[in-house]
Amino acid sequence: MIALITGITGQDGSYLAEQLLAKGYTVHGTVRRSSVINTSRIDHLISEYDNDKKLILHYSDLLDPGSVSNLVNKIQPDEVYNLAAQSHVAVSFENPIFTSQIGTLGSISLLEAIRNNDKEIKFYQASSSEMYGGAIEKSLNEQSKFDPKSPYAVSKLFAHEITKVYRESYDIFAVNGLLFNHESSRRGETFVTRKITKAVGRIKYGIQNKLTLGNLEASRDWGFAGDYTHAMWKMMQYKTPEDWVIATGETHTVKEFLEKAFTYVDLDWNDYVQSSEDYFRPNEVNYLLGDPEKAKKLLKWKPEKSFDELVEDMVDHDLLEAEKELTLLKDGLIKPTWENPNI
Ligand code: NAP
Ligand code: F7E
Repeated sequence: MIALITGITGQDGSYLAEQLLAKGYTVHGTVRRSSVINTSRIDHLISEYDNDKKLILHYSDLLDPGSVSNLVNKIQPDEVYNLAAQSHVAVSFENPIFTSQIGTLGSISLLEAIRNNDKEIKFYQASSSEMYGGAIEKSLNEQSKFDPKSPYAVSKLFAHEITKVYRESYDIFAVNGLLFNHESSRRGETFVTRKITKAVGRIKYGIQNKLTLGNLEASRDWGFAGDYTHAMWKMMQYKTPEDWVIATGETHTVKEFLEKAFTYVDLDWNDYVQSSEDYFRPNEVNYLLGDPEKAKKLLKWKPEKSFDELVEDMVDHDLLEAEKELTLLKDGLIKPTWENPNI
């Protein structure tokens, strides 16, 4: 089996690549050209699989439709996983056009390339719980109404709907994974969970002394990223292409996450955390809770890692990172950067 993963350098791309390679797939991934090499999440896979040509990376940007269609034609994949996105909701308010272009141009370029190909190629679109908007405090499933509140969510909604259009119009095996928040030690450092666990590690080692966040009352259904990428693969193996909600069915506030993470290292978050308007979004999604019953029943999928285990794993990882950072600081190999006020 041959898979193409756009966004392989991201959190989900790295877990999905790991899982597909372990199943014997040949995995192709797209990498954006940047001034520094940004493959840190998949470096362990490159060293293990690159020599056998089981993992092959290609320079491609979703904003370049020619590069996308050339790639699909060249690789002739069995499965395409479209994970690439500007995935930060707050940043999407600052870069709305860029965020929208990736969501819209990226998905439709891939779908067009698949439609114009003789081979039957399956397509996965990374849809998001952000599309629901979180106005009502109730559990959300595949039938719930969308009410996007950010440029990010609107661009995801376009990709979601165009995926359905190609499925219905051209009989393409195109699925939407409506994934609720999923986290890990590989999560980007500016998402709230990782921002917290990284700060916990640094505060414990005396490298940082405060943490500034935004809305502490926001509530999210947080799961483990590795469980969710496993669900992506399961959707692609199901007999028909459909839309699937992937969530834990539990929601927690940012405050609860703080409480769990700080208490785990015997600290009181109230001593370190402040809330600033600077981190509030122009339009907030206050509450998200998913209902993954369909995936549980038909895909036989369930989340394996609990909320407590997720928080503890992330804190454990960031304690080790902080310990390494402290050693480098003591040896004078790096300079102290306290808290970055912009993230
Ligand atoms: P992530 O860590 O931010 O990774 C995003 C990936 O997209 C990175 O590999 C990034 O490359 C790539 N990318 C960004 N712009 C691109 C462009 N113009 N052309 C090609 N590649 C580009 O996101 P994630 O958490 O893994 O999420 C994976 C997907 O699921 C995203 O589409 C996200 O919106 C969606 N999603 C995520 C969650 C969640 O909770 N994690 C929930 C629902 C949906 P660089 O490494 O070069 O930046
Ligand atoms: O925010 C609040 C913030 O940025 C979670 C992406 O993967 O999941 C993610 O989007 C909540 C929000 O994730 C800070 O206001 C408080 O209510 O970690 P986040 P997100 O916006 O839910 C969805 C499903 C995706 O699809 C996205 O790609 O936490 N919050 N204080 C903060 N958030 C951040 N980032 N930073 C703060 O200081």
